[in-house]
Amino acid sequence: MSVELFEKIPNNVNLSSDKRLQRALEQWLPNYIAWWKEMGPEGFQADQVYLRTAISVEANGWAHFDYVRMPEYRWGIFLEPPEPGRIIGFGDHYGDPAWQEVPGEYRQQLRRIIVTQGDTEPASVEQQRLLGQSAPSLYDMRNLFQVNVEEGRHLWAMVYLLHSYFGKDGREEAEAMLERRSGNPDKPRILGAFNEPIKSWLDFYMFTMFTDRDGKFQLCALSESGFDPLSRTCKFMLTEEAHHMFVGETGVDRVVQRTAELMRESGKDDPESVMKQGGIPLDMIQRHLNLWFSLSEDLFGGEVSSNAAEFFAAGLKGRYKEQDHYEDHVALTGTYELLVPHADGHLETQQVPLRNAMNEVLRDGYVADCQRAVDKWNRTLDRVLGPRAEGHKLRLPSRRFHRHIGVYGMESGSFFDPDGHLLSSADWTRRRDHFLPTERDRLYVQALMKPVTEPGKIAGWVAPPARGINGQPFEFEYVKHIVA
Ligand code: BYC
Ligand code: FE
Ligand code: FE
Repeated sequence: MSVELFEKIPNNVNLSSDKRLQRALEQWLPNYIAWWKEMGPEGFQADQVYLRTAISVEANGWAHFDYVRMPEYRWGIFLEPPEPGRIIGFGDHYGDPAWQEVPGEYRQQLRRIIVTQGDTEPASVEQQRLLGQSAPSLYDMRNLFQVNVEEGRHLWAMVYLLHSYFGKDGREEAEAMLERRSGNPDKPRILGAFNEPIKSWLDFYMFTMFTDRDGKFQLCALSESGFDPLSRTCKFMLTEEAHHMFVGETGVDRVVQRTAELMRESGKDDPESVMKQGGIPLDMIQRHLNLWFSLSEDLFGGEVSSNAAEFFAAGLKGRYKEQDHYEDHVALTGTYELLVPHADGHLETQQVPLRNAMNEVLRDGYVADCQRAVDKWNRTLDRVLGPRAEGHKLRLPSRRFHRHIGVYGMESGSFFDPDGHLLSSADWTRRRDHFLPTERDRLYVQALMKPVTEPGKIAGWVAPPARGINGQPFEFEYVKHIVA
């Protein structure tokens, strides 16, 4: 596949051969830029930022690093090369040739999946748009902007599919992507977590850890899709996604490390002492973890879902690593054992037909991946605190805790503590502040968020990273601020 890098829209889809499509996307471009200038990182649009830009899909050499002003970033359209003879890998059409065009009977569903995926990308940029102003270091600020421009590129990826394969309504959906606004009650983003405020860098690290990780699992499921262009675009998005999760996982780890260092230095373990030294106490970190993990779990949809069953049956959305992890790709037999709360409070096992449980199957992989990261953070506590780490470990809450979607959803009147035990609504209200960030937590963390913009310097509540970006040292001037 040849790469057209110097076109108005860089791409490897031979855009110049389809003049209508090219014109339509070139018309969307200025609207996108206007959106970026309005809703992208506020206060840094004129700065030179050390960013990576996708320039091909080769495993070695797909990324180019250089200084660039964000509005001039080269957002492009890159799909993995087609796999000759690819077949549909699951569902009712298992074994048929993969679709190169949208199958008429699944048009609606496919459009909806692509719109839902696309909508999250600009949403996250909107949620993060003020964070640059309180970055703990230039390294972190650059990582934030890197994540932001790549989420912008992910929007391009979905808009390309809408424009090329969905005609007039695809173009309308692409416009609507630039009109909805995260958190706006009149025109909110589609999924819950993407309307939640990201107020601090602790929220940002938790979001890139937990919410971008939903992105990884959803993109993996969509990269199995029988609709080949969707599969190929998601595969390349996953290459970029790895860095977003790195930012989150190491970000939380660095906060945990710093807190543990303060506990070690002072010889005191209580939250008040950590706060006196300007750190973020572990219980506060735990409450933020509880919040973002539970909000992100909701993004997988209901445990029992006819939508999920239809997406699987149609061959639109598979399981995580469908080809490597499973033998039966049709999934018409078999059940999933689900614990369902009953009116009298106890949990009962329900056998759910496997296809209807596909959201839960995907969530299982997600929860295991999150647990792996929490274990890693706990090893950091061990390393810094030694035996004193006992009693201070972080924990992933039960998947029943603080849910808004599905059988454990609070709207249906069931409340659970982080251990997964049922609570009365009165107990929930009374104990909520032990589980989730309080107003006091938010004010405290917010007050810590003072920008540090001198190269090589870092805020006192987070440890520096183990290494810099692209072989550069931590002291590198990752963002050159232009004073207006
Ligand atoms: N919030 O059948 P159900 C990323 C709705 S993140 C609000 O259980 P389904 C990124 C649902 O629409 C990855 N509403 O759900 C990360 C349905 O509505 P209808 C994003 C919700 O359809 C960080 C009803 O409830 N990609 O890339 O099986 C930064 C019943 O739902 C929510 C995708 O999501 C919610 N959380 O599953 C940047 C992939 N959950 O039908 C980017 C595409 C459910 O009653 N999306 N509802 O009107 C999908 O595959 C599915 O839409 C979902 C929902 C998995 C999200
Ligand atoms: Fe993304
Ligand atoms: Fe991401």
